[in-house]
Amino acid sequence: MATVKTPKFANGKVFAWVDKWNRICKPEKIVVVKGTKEEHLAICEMMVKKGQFIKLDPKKRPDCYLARSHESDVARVEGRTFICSKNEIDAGPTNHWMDPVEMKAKMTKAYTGCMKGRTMYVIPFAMGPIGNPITQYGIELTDSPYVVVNMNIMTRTGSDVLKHLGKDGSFVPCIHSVGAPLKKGQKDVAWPCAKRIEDKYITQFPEDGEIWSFGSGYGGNALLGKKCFALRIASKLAKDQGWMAEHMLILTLTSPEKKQYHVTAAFPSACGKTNLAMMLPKLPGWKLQTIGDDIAWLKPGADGRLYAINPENGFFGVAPGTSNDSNPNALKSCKKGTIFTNVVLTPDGDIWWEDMGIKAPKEGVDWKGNKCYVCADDPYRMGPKPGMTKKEIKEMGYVAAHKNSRFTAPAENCPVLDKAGFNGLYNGKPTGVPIDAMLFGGRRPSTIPLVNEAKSWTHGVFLGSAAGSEVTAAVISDQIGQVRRDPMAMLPFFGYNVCDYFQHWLEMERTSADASKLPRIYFVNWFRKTADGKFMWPGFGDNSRVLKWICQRIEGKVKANETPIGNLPFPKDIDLANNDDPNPNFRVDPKYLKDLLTVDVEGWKKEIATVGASYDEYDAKPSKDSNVRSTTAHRVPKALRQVLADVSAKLEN
Ligand code: GTP
Ligand code: SPV
Ligand code: MN
Repeated sequence: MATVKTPKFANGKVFAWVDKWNRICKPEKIVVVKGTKEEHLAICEMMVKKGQFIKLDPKKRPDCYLARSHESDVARVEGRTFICSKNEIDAGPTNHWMDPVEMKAKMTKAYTGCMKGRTMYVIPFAMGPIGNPITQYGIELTDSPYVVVNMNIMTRTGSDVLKHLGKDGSFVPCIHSVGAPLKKGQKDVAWPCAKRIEDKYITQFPEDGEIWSFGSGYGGNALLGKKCFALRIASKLAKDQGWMAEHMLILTLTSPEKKQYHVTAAFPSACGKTNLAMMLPKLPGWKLQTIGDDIAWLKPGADGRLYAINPENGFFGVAPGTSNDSNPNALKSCKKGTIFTNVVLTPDGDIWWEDMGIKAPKEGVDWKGNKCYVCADDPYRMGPKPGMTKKEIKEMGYVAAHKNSRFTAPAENCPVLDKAGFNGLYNGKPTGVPIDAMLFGGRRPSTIPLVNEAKSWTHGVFLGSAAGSEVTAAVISDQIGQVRRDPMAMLPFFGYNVCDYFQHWLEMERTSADASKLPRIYFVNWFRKTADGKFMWPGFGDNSRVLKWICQRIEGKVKANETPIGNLPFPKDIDLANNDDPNPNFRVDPKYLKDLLTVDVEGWKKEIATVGASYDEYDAKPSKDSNVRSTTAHRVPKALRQVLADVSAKLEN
């Protein structure tokens, strides 16, 4: 079969690369994405015609669509994610590795003819505001129109990017295929993908700065600007160039005295970044604005401070649990121009999910495309058959919206967007915003206090390296709910050896122009539970109480309880103003404050042992699947081992 003609590009590198993949993938047609609204909506309408999108009611949800994915394709696939560095040890103990030459040969075979009967879209995109000195550029080739319209929301796409690249600008080449070629006359399915998990590949070549993805059309597997580029490839670039690419939200907080603070927070997937990033503070007089909800790129400034931009352009947010009570700003962000994936369709052309705080419709269509019905004894639940009870539905493990169902919403819809910060500006200059505090966290039902302040940068790096969290539905895994170590919330996203990553964090202090100006580091936990499984802390808007304490610490206005694990607030210093929500779930119960702010010594001894075991696991191990230990470097830095030993000794006293 003859290949179609490769379109012309002013940039020779772009042309050569598109031409190469045109010959391998053999698409029926090639479309270069311009990035206009008309083009975006035309692709959505084309997908409606093909049965791949459902158009939602244009009055209730203008320009909004619903997609349902294949059952094999509902989240990231960590088991099929590879870091293909030349040397295995450069991938490190947290990553699957394969020799890059071997992987390229294997995947090229899979890509051969993989776009037959399909259109290849060329998506030029920017990670960050076009022209900002921190911004990087990429081009994604994909045979998935779903990916095109999601990339249009999540990144800045289109002709402006090509223009910016000019005749010889560089870009990160990202090749993506759903891996489902069509024979002549074969009808397409609603969600094409490679159905067997073992046929999916999410591959990064950090040394070449290339991304090759095959077989999945979902989220971070397929929207290659996000985890593959902005974290895995960028983290390696950042290490080589002295900056940081982190799984962090960025927010702007303004105190009643009108002082501004910029805060980042790294929590693992589905552990509360989007929620904190657009939270409505309960504390009177405090204002919070969003810059980003998932990824931060941070560069050291000449003044020693770290300056951050959000490389993304939209939110790929977890739907279930997003309600007017928990995150009204996220719901408002989804009002128009949003793509919903794997949520419930209501009879009036709207969407619904569990814990949306809205009564379920009498009947609807669940994420698998089957009918679902309001629960007999709980108007906020749905079941697969009419008249089922809450207990029956729970026992079946049934949910009508998939636990990792998501909304893809434009950031510009967010009512509390910090527009300047989002555009990479601070005091009118394109530097990004200076960060005052960095938070780490995770879902920890026990042991970890509500908030813990690091005593130094190194101690903060230790706290980040020691992070752990219950595994959530954001990844396809048989360990959901179990606590796993997730250093800096980056476990699935390191583009290189985790030991070198720890060292890089330490280097940020050593190489800083003024280390005293680095952000303070805190470890938070909104997820402590009582013995009978109730949250001890209301979370969400009440988290502003913790942010206030952090600001007061930065200002030196409040003393802390200096403990072996770090500096904790005295319970009296957590401001409980406005603690009168009619719903007790959204009220701080002062009786838990002491527990939340006391060191559980026995729990911490176990914690320290587990962290030590994770360090031992990381030491000199070439990759996740190898069992031989290398004799070369790539060990957990001595400075972190030292903190571990110090904390351990203090706990014994
Ligand atoms: P990714 O997009 O996967 O990186 O996730 P994320 O870190 O942005 O998580 P998100 O904010 O979407 O929250 C995921 C889930 O955690 C939702 O169901 C939220 O309702 C819940 N959640 C968020 N913040 C809190 C909190 O402070 N307390 C409690 N109890 N739950 C929370
Ligand atoms: C995450 O899992 O951390 C996400 C969703 O933000 S995804 O884009 O699929 O990685
Ligand atoms: Mn994330």
